[in-house]
Amino acid sequence: MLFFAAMNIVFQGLQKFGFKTAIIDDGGNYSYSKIEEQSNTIANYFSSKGIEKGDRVAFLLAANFEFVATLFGVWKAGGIAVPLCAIHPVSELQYVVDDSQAKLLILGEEFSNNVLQINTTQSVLISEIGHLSCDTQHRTFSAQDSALLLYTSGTTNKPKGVVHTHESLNTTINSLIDAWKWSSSDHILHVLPLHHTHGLVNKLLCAMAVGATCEFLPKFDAEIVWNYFLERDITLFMAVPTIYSKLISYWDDQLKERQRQLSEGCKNLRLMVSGSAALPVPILEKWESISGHRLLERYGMTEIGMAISNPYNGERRAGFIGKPLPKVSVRLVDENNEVIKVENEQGEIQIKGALVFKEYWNKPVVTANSFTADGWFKTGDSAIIINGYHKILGRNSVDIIKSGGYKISALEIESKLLGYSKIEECAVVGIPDKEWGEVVAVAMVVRGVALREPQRALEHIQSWAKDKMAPYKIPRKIITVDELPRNVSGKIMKKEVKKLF
Ligand code: MLC
Ligand code: AMP
Repeated sequence: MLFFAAMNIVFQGLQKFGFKTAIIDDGGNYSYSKIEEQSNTIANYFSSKGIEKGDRVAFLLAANFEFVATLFGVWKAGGIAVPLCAIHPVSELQYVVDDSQAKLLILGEEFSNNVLQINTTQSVLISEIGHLSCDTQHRTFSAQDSALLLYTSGTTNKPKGVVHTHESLNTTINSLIDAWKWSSSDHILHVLPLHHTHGLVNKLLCAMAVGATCEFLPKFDAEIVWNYFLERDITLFMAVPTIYSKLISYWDDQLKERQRQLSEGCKNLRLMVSGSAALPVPILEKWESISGHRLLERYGMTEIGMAISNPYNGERRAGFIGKPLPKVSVRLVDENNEVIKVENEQGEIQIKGALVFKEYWNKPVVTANSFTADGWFKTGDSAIIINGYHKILGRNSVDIIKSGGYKISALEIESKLLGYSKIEECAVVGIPDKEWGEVVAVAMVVRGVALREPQRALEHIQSWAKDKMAPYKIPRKIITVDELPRNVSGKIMKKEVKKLF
């Protein structure tokens, strides 16, 4: 007997859509029933391993059926899912496993080497989870129980675990299903990582909730994506602006006839969405000219799910993120935390509603500081409203970088770089970039002569950093300076550092 069914809209999907295809991956097609069956097996295994309500289960799996079955298995066992990033080096994975105090770590075959390298209480290969009988009674949970721990970088040095409940996840899922008219006839092509809101909630879980088909590519590849638009019955695509930029570059490189065919292929889709970073107007316009789709830009954050969106029907305004989604309260406040009541005045976006996360894992003070006294979540993003539509103007902190849709903490990279003996001091900043939005750049004061020549320094540091940070955090631009620009109180002036590049 399963008590959790009514609690979470995506569980209802598993039972309701039976033999309809839920997932397509490079191993084949899997129905909703297959997910139900496999996640029961996995949940039983978790229970046999002592997983109890609220325990964290971390998993490092490729984007495929096993990932989906494991996610549901964790929930059915009453646990909190901690999806890990497939491209993080062992040191960063270890941090998440330790910080989340994961009781169990599940690994896909392709990550089996990590078994030896990550220290955990218990770890197991997904293929070793056998077929236990399915009569174990799964745990009950309420909407307010924690469901998911997603790690996000911020103004602090190390990433923080963002705790979402079943209710906060459901709120975003329900709201997007309505706003973007999801239905069981949708077929979404999935090319994003599954340890972030965009790939996990907006794409995978919305699809599972409505009985749609979610087709995973093992990795983003512009040519393969274009061919899928052309050859398969994809109806929905969602991506970060960098991906649209890469798709445009591919299209530009093709001969006229192939370009015409590719553009024609986009007619099968009903909606294309962009988010996770500012969509440059030239990308929106060029994409519209080649695909016929005006991208729907929306705004979200790990802590809040999706809050503001351009409309499905109606004006999708270039350079704007749109209007608050239903059931989300949005306000702008000035630096004195006074609410801005008129248009055309810049302020911080603050959010309230059932979609907002519960807490930062094990960080009560940081959690408290991220809310106002009257319970609004402070996003740190600055915006303005013009003719009813919100426009993002930037972030309050220069220490947060967005590259390829990934959020990166400058402070985290600085502290890692200082572990390199030849670097005496450094300042990391994000430099605007046409393709990546921003790229990571570092100005540094070095010891000795080995790193004085910039190209040599770049090669050295990139190779040194490979096993210490994810590829998207590795500096792409480096300069060496005799001293970093500082103000009278000795603080590094990041705006001046940016000007050096
Ligand atoms: C990789 N490379 C980079 C880079 N990342 N260079 C500069 N800046 C970066 N950020 C380099 C690699 O080292 C490699 O170089 C080359 O680019 C190709 O690497 P890759 O890993 O193969 O890149 P690719 O697969 O094309 O990745 C691009 C991408 C990926 C856009 C698909 O970055 C991605 O999946 N981004 C999405 C992140 C995301 O999901 N964010 C959502 C967060 S949730 P070389 O020299 O080796 O060839 C959120 C809330 C919300 O934000 O609102 O949604
Ligand atoms: P993350 O913490 O990775 O979830 O990233 C959330 C951040 O991405 C937000 O706080 C914004 O700074 C940024 N973001 C998301 N969507 C948009 C958008 N459409 N335009 C500009 N910035 C965005």
